[in-house]
Parts: sequence; C-alpha cells; structure tokens
Amino acid sequence: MRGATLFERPAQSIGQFQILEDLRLSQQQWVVIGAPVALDALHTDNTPAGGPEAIRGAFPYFDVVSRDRWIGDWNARRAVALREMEPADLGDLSFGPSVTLQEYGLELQHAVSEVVVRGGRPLVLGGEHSLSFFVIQELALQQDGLWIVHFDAHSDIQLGNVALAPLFNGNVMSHIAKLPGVAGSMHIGVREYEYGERADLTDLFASPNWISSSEIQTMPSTLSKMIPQGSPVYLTVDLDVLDPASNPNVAWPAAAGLTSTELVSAVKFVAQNYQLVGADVVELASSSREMNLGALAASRLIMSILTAGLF
Ligand SMILES: [Mn+2]
Repeated sequence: MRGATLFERPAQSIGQFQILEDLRLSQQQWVVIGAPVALDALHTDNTPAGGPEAIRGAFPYFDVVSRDRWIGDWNARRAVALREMEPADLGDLSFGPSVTLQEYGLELQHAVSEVVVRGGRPLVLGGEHSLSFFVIQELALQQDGLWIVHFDAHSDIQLGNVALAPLFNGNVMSHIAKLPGVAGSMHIGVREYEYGERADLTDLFASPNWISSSEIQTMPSTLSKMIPQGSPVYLTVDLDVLDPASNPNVAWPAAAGLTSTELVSAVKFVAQNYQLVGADVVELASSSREMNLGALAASRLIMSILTAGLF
C-alpha cells in the first residue's frame, strides 16, 4: 500500500495541512481529503476533477493571522474557539495516468482508515460521486448500523432485476446499499425524471426512503421517522442537488432544485440529530467563469458540517 507521498499539498488548505504519516488529531476532528478525479467516461466535459481546488479556493474561513481567534455564527448567535473546530487537511490524493477507479478508490479507502484509526472523521472533496462507495466501505467496516443520508438531484440507483453493473456515478447508491454494515439510505432532493419498467418505478415511488426536492420541508419529520435519533450517519452530498441558480457548475444540472439555504439547514438538521461519522461533497465541476457559484455554496455547506453541534 502506498503512503502519504501520494498526497499533494494544496495551494490553499481548509484548516491546517498535515502529512498522513504524521497525522495528529483530536477526537472527532474533521480531516479534509481532496479526491480530484473524474474517471467516468460519461464525464466528457465539465468534469469534477477540479472540485477540490475550486472548493478550497472559495473557502476563506481559516485564512486568519492568529489561530487564537474565535469565530461567531450570526445564525446561531454563538461563538467557538477556532482551534476547537479547525479541521486537518491532508491535501489531494494524487494518481498516475492509467489509474482505475478501483485502484484509486482503494487508496482513498486506505487514507480514510488512517484517519478513523486516529479518531478523526473524513470529509472528502470530490471528484466524482462513485468515490463515496470506497469511503463508506471503510466506515461501514468500523461502524455497524451505519445510515447513509444522500443529497442528489438523481437517484444514482440501478432499477430492474438484472445483475448490478460495475460501479459508476449512476449506480453508486445501489452499490453502497449492498455493503455489509450499511443499515439503510435516505435520499433527499431527488427530482430528475426516472426511466424504467412501470413495476420498478411503482416500487421505487412507494419506498419511504426518498424525499423529493418538492418534499424538502417535510424532511425533518420523515428523517426522524426513518433513522433512529443518534444513529451513526454518513453524509454524501452531490452538489447537483442544488438548483442551477445556486450551482450551475455540475455535469448534469437539473432545474427546480434546492436553494443553498435549504441544503445548509437540511444538513444542519442531520448533523444535530445524528452522529456524523464522515461526509463527502462531490461532483463540483471547476469553472472558467470568474466566480464558481457552486464552490461558494460548497464552502458554506462545509462550514455548516464543521460547526454542526458546536454552535
Ligand atoms: Mn450523484
């Protein structure tokens, strides 16, 4: 297994850059891992490979002269010491020219295991959505009864009675559902039209595990019914869950989506009612436009994950 030399130091880190081999964490500290890959052939242009760089570049909150400062949240009207919430940042997990998704994913899983063994919590910046599978594969080994909370415009499942196709972004949630240790998944903000056989679609729509974009207001009560309070939860956010007005920087935009405010408050609800054991924020495409709106939204979202339970 290759080691820390695989990580590249980012131009701008989220919190303090640390080398994997020397990683020192406080209990429950978040650890940022950049995964700047888009190996899926379906990502022809507008790929999420530049996601980590775009998100880090738009993340201003730890860029301060002194780490003795406090940070206050207007929406909670409370403050915490910066040191209490600052994550570690391992940089970007690099790769060779002919790497496969499986090879890269297992390297990512190894990095996640190193974080978990030191008491930390991984926060992965994608990169493509398939990467979530490897992060969850590790966390579900460590934590039985793990629930997945999935924000996405798309279901990312494979319908029908045929054998599950190899892992890709369009079926990642079906692969995750089969992992031992995963108790179940809740899918939030889904809205893109679905193709399938009539019976499969009927079954899908009858399932209580789905909260469509227009049902976002009912999310707290539905989630509370489905996932026992305090359960371990992994959060995976495909940034196309946002309306294209909030985030046009995705490969597969779908209109009539969530606002940044709706996404942040939904994520806060999850973080405050469950035990978050890890998270990823994926599918942000970099943009040649001067302002990457998606990176701005992602940066706010990440801050709400880092501060949940503190404010
Ligand atoms: Mn997705």
